[in-house]
Amino acid sequence: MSIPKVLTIAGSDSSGGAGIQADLKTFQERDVYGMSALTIIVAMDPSNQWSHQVFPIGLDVIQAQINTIVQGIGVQATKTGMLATVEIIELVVENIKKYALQNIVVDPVLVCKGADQPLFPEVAQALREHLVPLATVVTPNLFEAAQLAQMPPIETIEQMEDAARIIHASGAKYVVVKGGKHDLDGKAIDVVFDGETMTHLVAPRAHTTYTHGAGCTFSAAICAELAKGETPLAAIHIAKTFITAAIEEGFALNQYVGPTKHSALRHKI
Ligand code: PXL
Repeated sequence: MSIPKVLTIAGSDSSGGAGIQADLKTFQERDVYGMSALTIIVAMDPSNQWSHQVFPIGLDVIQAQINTIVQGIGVQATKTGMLATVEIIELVVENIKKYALQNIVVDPVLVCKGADQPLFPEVAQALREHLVPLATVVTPNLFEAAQLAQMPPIETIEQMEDAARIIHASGAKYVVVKGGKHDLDGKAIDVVFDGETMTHLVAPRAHTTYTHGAGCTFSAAICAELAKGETPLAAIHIAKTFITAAIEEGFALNQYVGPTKHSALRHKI
């Protein structure tokens, strides 16, 4: 069988740990052929505390990349990462509909670690109303889940479950609310909801701050497994194993940033 092909529509993280760099590394590790449509370039300022600068790509350039990949080659699954502006989100939504793309993983990126403000407040609304309803799997962290569900800050498992129900009701087929960053009884617990069953994914909480790009890596791994024909729930489980190992082997790049190790499970699962 030919190798499954996947597309990431996401931003470039110049430091290599998140964004399309994380996605393509993850695709390679999971044995799928990765392609990318770049939406934005993120650079960091070494002389100003690694503060983030974002440079969106023109809509015509994003469209040309998607045409190349979807019209010219074809994909079995697609993930979206940092989309940055309402216009980019609308373009991506249009393309998912126009090309009838299947197996859509939406990582609803609103902010990157190191920047403490949401990229643009209206981005949350556009994601909630237009893109999340098209998702096969959507993977919000606690902050993103609260924004998408329009809830106060999430602090408990019950609130994670409430958010998952609300987000599912908007149309997303599988909702994974990631609790990993928060210490819930010393465990990294994610809540998965498919409209009927609430599943908890439990892993020991890794004591590391080297988690840059973890969300990108997790959603890229789900995308890869969907492309291979795994069910969404199986894809989510495999991705959880993958990201748990990648976080356990996270490492420092400089005094500001430590990414996860995408190759941590090479040849092991
Ligand atoms: O981790 C969120 C994220 C996503 N995409 C890009 C990023 C970041 C954080 O730095 O740079 C391109």
